[in-house]
Amino acid sequence: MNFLKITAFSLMLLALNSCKDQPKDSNSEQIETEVKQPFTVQFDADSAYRYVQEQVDFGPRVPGSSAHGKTARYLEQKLAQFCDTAFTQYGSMKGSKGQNVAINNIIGSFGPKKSKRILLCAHWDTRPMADQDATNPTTPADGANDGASGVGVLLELARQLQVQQPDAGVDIIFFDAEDMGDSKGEATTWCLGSQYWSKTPHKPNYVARFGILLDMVGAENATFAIEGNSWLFAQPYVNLVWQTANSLGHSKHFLYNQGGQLIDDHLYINKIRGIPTLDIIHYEPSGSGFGDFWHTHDDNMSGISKSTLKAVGETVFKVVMDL
Ligand code: AHN
Ligand code: ZN
Repeated sequence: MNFLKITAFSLMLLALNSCKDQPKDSNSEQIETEVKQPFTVQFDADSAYRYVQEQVDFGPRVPGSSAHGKTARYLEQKLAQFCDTAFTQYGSMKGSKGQNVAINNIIGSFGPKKSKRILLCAHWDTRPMADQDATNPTTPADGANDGASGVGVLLELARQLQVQQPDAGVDIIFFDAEDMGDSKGEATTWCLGSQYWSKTPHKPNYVARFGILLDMVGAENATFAIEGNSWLFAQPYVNLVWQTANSLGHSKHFLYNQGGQLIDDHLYINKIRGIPTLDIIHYEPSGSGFGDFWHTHDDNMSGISKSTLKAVGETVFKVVMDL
């Protein structure tokens, strides 16, 4: 698959050429073409795994905790190192009990001025309590999968994009306070950081062609079914991502099955910002709908598989590079 395209540069030359009284330069009459080579992905799963481990090593990243603060500085430093621009968006939201929750959305961009853009995101906070755990439901889990896995994949992707220089502009957003929701309460008690950003994006009138959210992308043999709100709001991009995954041999993870319709960060990006955004999220038809690890103390490093991180990382990497 070769994509021929006329570069903006050659269009500019043509425009200049058509002006009267312009000195003739035979070179400038040639139309420059740029051939986009098929992109061969090489995603380093060991590196992604290390980024997951480093987050977990800070302790549960519960909003307000010292581990949360230290992790925010770590993520800022990583994005500043890899991306063209990086900064933290500070905000405040009301939590499920009416409390103020400080928001740290951490954002890194490649090609910040480019108009063709893709948004990649994951939540970085840890749920304050592992409330699905049978024996200890009040303390937080490590959140290796729920939180750290998506961030780990995107950090490794950022490290690679610095070298690969994608054609498209890329914004990576690590959303805060996704997981403080009340399962018996309002939908809006979840996804506080993404609600804040969707109402107040880091750039006024921010747009991207589409967005990809990663949530719980590290379990052994993880299965990603097609999540309902992704299909509703971002169907063409679900097809693109699933086809890309399958072309790379990852069909055991990316299933063409219907998943649940979920409240997750992408919902607010779709509804409030109007950017079609899909969720690659671990789904199992039995039990909670997520894996057995979900919101239990089994969500630790022993459940993280390099091969799953690689399948997801390669897929997103290729989607970005082909854009
Ligand atoms: C609900 O359970 C309402 N949404 C799932 C979003 C989530 C929680 N992802 C990770 N933790
Ligand atoms: Zn969670």
